[in-house]
Amino acid sequence: MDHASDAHRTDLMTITRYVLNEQSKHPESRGDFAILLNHIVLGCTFVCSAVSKGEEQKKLDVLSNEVFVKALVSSGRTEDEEATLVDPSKRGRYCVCFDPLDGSSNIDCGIFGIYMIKHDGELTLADVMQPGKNMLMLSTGSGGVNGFTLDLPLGEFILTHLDIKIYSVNEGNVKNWDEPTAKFVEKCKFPNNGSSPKSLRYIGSMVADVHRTLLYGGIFLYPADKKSPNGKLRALYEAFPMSFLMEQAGGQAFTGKQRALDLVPKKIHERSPIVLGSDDDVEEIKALYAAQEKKE
Ligand code: AFP
Repeated sequence: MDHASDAHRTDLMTITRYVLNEQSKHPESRGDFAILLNHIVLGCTFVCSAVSKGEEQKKLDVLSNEVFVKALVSSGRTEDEEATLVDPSKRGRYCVCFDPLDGSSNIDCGIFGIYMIKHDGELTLADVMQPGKNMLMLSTGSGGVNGFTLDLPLGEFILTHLDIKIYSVNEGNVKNWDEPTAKFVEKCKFPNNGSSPKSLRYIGSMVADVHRTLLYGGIFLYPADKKSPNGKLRALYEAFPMSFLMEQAGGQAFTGKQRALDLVPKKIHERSPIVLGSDDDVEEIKALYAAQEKKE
């Protein structure tokens, strides 16, 4: 990259800046979480550099584990019940469970679960064996996912994927859609509240589309339409299981008329319209269906 554009890179949103910006919104906190995250980022940068040197896979597993244990303990914000007992004077408020190189045969990514210790003093197994819903999200406000990519020459993670908002529907059915669906999708493409348009992602496999929706948020729609007045997907073994997962993840699942899980099928292969995903997105389309019902 030429020097001129390098000079402009000082305005890049790095993960360090992002975390500190978010931290500044919570003056009441001691900043422990921001410090902890920055130590994890340091570990990631170190491991990424080792990976790029083509270190042998087995060594990498051991190396990456040591890197993160040392980074976390030196942060003074964590407890490590197995590899190292953190000196009481350096005890923090978080315990971190991690797989340093998930899928290390592909050297893909580290996965971290950060849990707030329930009480000061000794770490107990109860502090670690917490339900997933207690995990801290690296997100603020209504959740959402920001993607950062390591720029090795810069040695910083750069914000490359702003809060990704996704809608998932077979646009080939657009001429068959009912009014609420058509209006909702229109708003995804041309938002009138100044937010950026949503990205369309559609695989054509409900499991894959819903899995991505669980990971990144957004909404999946297979509504009733002129071609499929009862929707295409089967209630018992497509809509219900996916709706259950979505509700457990804090989202919603709606048929266009009612909560999907309240539907009582009359036959085994009964079909049901289904709209499921993030709470705010489903609430938005529910309001469109309610407005249409009022007009009828
Ligand atoms: P197939 O098994 O026939 O490919 O259908 C898959 C599916 O039942 C469901 O997994 C998809 O979400 C949906 O159909 C895709 O349907 P369209 O191809 O009409 O979009």
